[in-house]
Parts: sequence; structure tokens; C-alpha cells
Amino acid sequence: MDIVFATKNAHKISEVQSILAKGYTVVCPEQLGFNGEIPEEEVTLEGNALQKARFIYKMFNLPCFSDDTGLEVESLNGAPGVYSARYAGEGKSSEDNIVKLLREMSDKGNRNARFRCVIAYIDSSGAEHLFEGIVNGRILFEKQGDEGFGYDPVFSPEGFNISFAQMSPIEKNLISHRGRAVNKFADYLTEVIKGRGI
Ligand code: ITT
Repeated sequence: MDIVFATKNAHKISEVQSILAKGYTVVCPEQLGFNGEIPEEEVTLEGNALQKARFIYKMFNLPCFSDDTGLEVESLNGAPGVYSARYAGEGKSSEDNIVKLLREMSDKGNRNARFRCVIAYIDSSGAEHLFEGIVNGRILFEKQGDEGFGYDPVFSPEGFNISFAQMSPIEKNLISHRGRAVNKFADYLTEVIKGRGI
């Protein structure tokens, strides 16, 4: 069964595809012929995740999910949070966002932070479901590693001395915010498949 992932982020697609229940094939809007912007104008991760999923669900009328993720830094009162993608301004790169983050944190002793990921899923009947995944960690003083994407080079998860960008995709998925949210989602889909006797 095809399930649409309402994202334009190719890194997210490969992280998620490897975890989802067998019986589901993840397709992205681009593969279905949509190359436009997917709106995310809400002020919470939950709101944005639902907005992205609803937008693509209405377009294709296929089961659809989306992920909205924020980096929440304790000493910045939870910023950049829902604005993580545009922290350095509209159209700026991940590199620009990291430069701004390290600058804002230059005088901060408390480096505690967490990634929070919310997945919104709309099933074939139009019912909406939310799944959350969190990973705690700290913000490093400089970038480390080349794997992953976004803020990965400056985020070190609790219990590790390396950044997410120094982990393989498999290692990151085992402990990450997205890995945790997708696992909850995958367990839900597995139950649905069992319930249908597929
Ligand atoms: P969508 O098309 O799915 O919206 P996006 O890249 O805009 O893709 P988000 O709005 O969820 O995704 O991401 C907010 C920001 O957080 C963005 O700058 C990402 O690069 C960053 N981010 C998201 N997941 C991350 C992860 O696993 N590791 C590091 N940074 C991440």
C-alpha cells in the first residue's frame, strides 16, 4: 500500500523509509508530480505537521503523513523550536542556522537541548493521528561530523560524546527524535495491518 510522506526533505525520506512497516511503500509528493511548496504557517509543531499532512492528503486523497521537527534549547527558552528551519531568516541554509545558534549560545553555560519530532498521519478514512518522539542532548561549541543534516553537527545526544553527524544513519535512527516517533507510527500501522488480517 502506498503512503505519501508530505515532505520536500530527501534526508527525512531515507530515514523514515527504513523503519516503516513492511506492506507500506513511502512515496513523496514529487514522485506524484507535485513540486510546489507545502505550507507550514502554524505556531506549534503539531499544527504544522497537521497542516502539511492535510494539504497533501487533500491533493491526492491517499493516506498521508508529515513530520515537523524543532530543536528546543533550554537557555534560549525553547528557541528555535517551531522556527528551526528559518532561524537565521527565510531562505537561509542549515549552515546559517548553525552559525546563528552558536553565536546566540556563545555566553551560555547551560547547553541542554532536545529535538522534538511530531508526526501527523491521516488515514484512508480521513482520521488524524499524532505521534511524538524526543531526544535530549546538548549543543556543542563547534560543528563535528558530516553525516545527517540540519543541526546534526552541533547536537550531541545524551549518553554520547559524539554528534548526530558523527553517527551512521542506522545509529542515529535508533535513538533519534524521528526514529522514536516513526517507531510509534510503525507500531500503529502494524496493528492496523494485523487488524485487517493482511
Ligand atoms: P519538510 O519539507 O518536511 O517541512 P524541513 O527541512 O523544512 O522539511 P522541518 O520544518 O521539520 O523540516 O525542520 C525544521 C528544521 O530542523 C530544519 O532546519 C531541519 O534542517 C532541522 N531538522 C529537522 N530534523 C532534523 C534532524 O533529524 N537533525 C538535525 N536537524 C533537523
